[in-house]
Amino acid sequence: MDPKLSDIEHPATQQDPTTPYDRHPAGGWGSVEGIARVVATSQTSAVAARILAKLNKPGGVMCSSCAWAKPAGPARFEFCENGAKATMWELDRKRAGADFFAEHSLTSLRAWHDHDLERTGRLTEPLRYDAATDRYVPIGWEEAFALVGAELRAMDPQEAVFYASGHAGLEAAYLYALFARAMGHQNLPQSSNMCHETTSVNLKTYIGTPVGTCTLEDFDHCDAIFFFGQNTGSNSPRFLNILKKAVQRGCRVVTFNPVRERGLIEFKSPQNVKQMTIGAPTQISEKYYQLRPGGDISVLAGLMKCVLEAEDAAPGTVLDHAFISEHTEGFEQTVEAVRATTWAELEAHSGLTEAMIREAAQVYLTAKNVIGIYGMGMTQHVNGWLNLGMLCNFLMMRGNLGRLGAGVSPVRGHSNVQGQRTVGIGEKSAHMPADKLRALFGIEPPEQDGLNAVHACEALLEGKVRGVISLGGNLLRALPDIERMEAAWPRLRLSVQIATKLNRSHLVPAEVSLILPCLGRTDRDIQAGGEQVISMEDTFSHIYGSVGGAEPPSDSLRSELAIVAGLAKATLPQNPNFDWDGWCANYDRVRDLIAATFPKDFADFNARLMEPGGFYRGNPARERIWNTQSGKAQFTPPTMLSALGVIPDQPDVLTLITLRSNDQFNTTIYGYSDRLRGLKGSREVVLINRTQMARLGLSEGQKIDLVTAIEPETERRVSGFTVTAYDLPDGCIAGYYPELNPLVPLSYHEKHSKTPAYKGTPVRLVP
Ligand SMILES: Nc1nc2c(c(=O)[nH]1)N[C@H]1C(S)=C(S)[C@@H](COP(=O)(O)OP(=O)(O)OC[C@H]3O[C@@H](n4cnc5c(=O)[nH]c(N)nc54)[C@H](O)[C@@H]3O)O[C@H]1N2
Ligand SMILES: Nc1nc2c(c(=O)[nH]1)N[C@H]1C(S)=C(S)[C@@H](COP(=O)(O)OP(=O)(O)OC[C@H]3O[C@@H](n4cnc5c(=O)[nH]c(N)nc54)[C@H](O)[C@@H]3O)O[C@H]1N2
Ligand SMILES: [Mo]
Repeated sequence: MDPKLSDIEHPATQQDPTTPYDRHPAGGWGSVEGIARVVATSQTSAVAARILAKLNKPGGVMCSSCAWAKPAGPARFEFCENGAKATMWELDRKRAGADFFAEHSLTSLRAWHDHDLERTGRLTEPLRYDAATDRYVPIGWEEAFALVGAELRAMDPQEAVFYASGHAGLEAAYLYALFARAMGHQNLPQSSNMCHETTSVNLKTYIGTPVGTCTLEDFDHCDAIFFFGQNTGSNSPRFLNILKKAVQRGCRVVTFNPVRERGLIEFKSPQNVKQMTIGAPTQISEKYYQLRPGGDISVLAGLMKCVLEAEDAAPGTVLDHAFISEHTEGFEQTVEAVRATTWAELEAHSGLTEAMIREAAQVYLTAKNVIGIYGMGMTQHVNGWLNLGMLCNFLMMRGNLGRLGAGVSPVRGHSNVQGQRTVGIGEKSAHMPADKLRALFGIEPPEQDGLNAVHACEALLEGKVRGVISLGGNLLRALPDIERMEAAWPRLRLSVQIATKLNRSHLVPAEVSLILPCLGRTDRDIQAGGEQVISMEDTFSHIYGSVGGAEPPSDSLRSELAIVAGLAKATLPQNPNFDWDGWCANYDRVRDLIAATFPKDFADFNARLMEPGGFYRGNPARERIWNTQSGKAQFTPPTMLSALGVIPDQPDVLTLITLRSNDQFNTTIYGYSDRLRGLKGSREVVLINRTQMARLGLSEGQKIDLVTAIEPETERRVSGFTVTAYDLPDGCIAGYYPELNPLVPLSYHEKHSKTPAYKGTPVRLVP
């Protein structure tokens, strides 16, 4: 690999000119090779080709790899490298059946890497843990449901937790949320609690909506896009095509990210034969600033200072006074707090110079319509709430909210994470209207708030949780503090894992443990009423039907909806309003229930299900209707200048950010390459810049431990990580999720939403 930096010039701080970089742009041939590698191990290529050809298109499968939009006019191939990988990973030829589990004890499987566990292939039949042999053994579906039902009935409902990874469709999610409430609890943590919960809770208080205000259309009309902590090239690559188009029509892109993420630097579209063969890649970010983790508040304060200065110089021409006075509250206090900050402190917290921030501000000031994009780099911090508050402030100063071409746009992760929340997965009564539950089902839903992910973990550690059901996901890898969680897990009475593939969370048994294998999204779903469609909601609040196309890997799989219904039927008392079998037979009937429960969002759901581009459920903030307490959009004064909870003041304490590679989907590890960052071979690495490496007396390739530098009474340590030189700002290091999750304390989370601070944990490196 060429040890030189990419020859493209960037105004970013280039602390480390010897960083190994993949000189190839995002997209390009590398992504095609990545797809080919996964295709080689998947089902017969004819089936795969058929499914991929219709991926993200009306009548096809909606990709499970991210929540990006499925446009009404799709490209010839409306999928990316990761979408193809996720699809192929599910269309796996291999099977993890009863024979596999007869061969391997759980003790032996716990030594396997995440990658190797999922590589065993699709799960094929329901399994029950047998403690005497330390193995999973087959169990019939009816017996499994009866067993779980008896266990749940024997519990106080408050002792049960129903987790959902944001993957299952709206129909299964709705029944799951109904099941919990009919049982008498709202302990419905979801993957978003580790992800965009910062958005759900805080955007709601600022602008009255828990979701972003943009739609795809805005990207045709924006003049500038500001990126904060979202890695498009790895995590939502189809967005790159949209960005490319925007840049080519003159839209300017400015990025703030501690890591120089390839996809935001330049991009070759794998859709574009000419560009793939002879064309030059499109440069994406005109300006790329490697700020310090947690530095966004200071950057935004600096940008706001520049806007105020421009307004002072030409009063009445820069701020959108009409918008501010008619639509917002708190402007004066916020301006006062911004003016009170000094450039010296903003530079110290952001790691950028005043000149850099001034340069970025010029882009903002010359753009009429601006979109603010953000991801985990903003949400997974203790003061993530203020990150979002500052981004809204920045946009609102010039009225960049609720008008075409402008807005705030969180990029969601799991393909239906937002939709599951829309249909009732959530710990609060407000997530599923009680009056509707009374009217439709004659049940009295619980009033007491339930448990979100962090609360559920705390309760589990205290022994207050006795049963966990997981509708997808891999909690014992994805959570913070996973070693403490794993140690507590065997004290559970019941653990039920509804899954497609084997993962670590299946290997830590409770007294009663089951794996219930389900159909994946690519699988054809045939029920008594014929072939079924499921649906999901994207990051722009559009809702689509998804139709599986592959033969299921085994005859004994059930759909997620059928499994939820089976469990509910075996647990809940008879109720003539609960037609679990009828709902299973025809998912249209579940969509009718969703429409009846959430009429504003889902009127005529069945009729609109297959609309190309999805149907839009609307967003009041986009119409400048503010469902906040005050009825206005809220400015938020910067009461602190870093999003980090602990700002390291000892020289040996560094801020750890945990990253994803393009060769993983969360805890699913496809392989050991991080092509876009020019890294491969191992995930047990700690990335650090050469200056810091020298300062700490470390050398490249050295093996070290990492130890968390807060709550010293509980040691959190990982061992045997390889020191690797990488272009990062001073004072921070990076490594991979989930390998580094033992280091993140459960207590270290965003203030209002409890989203774990996975991007800002203080650690020490111990040789
Ligand atoms: N291939 C692939 N696609 C995925 C996923 C996957 O694992 N693999 N996961 C899916 C899911 S569930 C989600 S939520 C999304 C996640 O997608 P993203 O929101 O992009 O999340 P991350 O990759 O965790 O981190 C985003 C970026 O934040 C930067 N960052 C870290 N700290 C800071 C900071 O303090 N400030 C700023 N400005 N930037 C910072 C990191 O360098 C990184 O580039 O992707 C989804 N798509
Ligand atoms: N350190 C650190 N930790 C993090 C993050 C981070 O950035 N840093 N990110 C956080 C984020 S953003 C998220 S969203 C969470 C993710 O946390 P989770 O959603 O809990 O984890 P996943 O890795 O997405 O779950 C993978 C498993 O889902 C199952 N699965 C796959 N497809 C299906 C299906 O169709 N149906 C069912 N029932 N099961 C299926 C498979 O068994 C697979 O092993 O992790 C969080 N954890
Ligand atoms: Mo996520």
